[in-house]
Amino acid sequence: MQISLPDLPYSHDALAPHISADTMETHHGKHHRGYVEKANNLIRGTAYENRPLEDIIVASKKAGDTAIFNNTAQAWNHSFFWQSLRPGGGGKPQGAIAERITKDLGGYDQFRDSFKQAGANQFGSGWAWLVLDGGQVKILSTHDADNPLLQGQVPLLTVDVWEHAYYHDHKNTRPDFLETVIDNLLNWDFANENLAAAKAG
Ligand code: MN3
Repeated sequence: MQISLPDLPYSHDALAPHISADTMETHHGKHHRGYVEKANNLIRGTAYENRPLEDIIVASKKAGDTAIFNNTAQAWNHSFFWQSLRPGGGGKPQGAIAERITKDLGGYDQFRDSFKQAGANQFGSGWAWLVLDGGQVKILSTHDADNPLLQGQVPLLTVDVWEHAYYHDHKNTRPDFLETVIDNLLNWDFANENLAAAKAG
């Protein structure tokens, strides 16, 4: 099965001014496309070739197939990231995820602060995540291409904190990028869908 580059679920300029069309065109059209193409080239003719993407990610990490892991995980992480954002999103969530944030994290203000800190304090490249871990909603960050699937956690939302995600629009101010994403772009509907799917599964 070919790993595919999904279309963005909105236009390139739909997240501006928080994330510019320029950034989206490069991030999706060059970076994400590059990971997808490299991943397909690397798995072609190997035992990984016809497996589901999530299985390849976990198996290649375990086997120490670093290039395959890096490119397949980055392909998955970016697809998940585009869905974690939406025009007119951000701010306080509604529904089940709001209840879980109150119960497990102490409320929206604590979420906002902890999620921003997780992304800002991730040393070097990586990702900030909201996950479901053993029935608890948690915030964490991962390095480079690592993701919560490796720990058996269920990803609910993510934000890319690699420099290519924010440098063009926000220069070196990663905390400002995180704040603008949290306040204006997070797709809480997607988090609620992931939470409902996890409960059903
Ligand atoms: Mn990226």
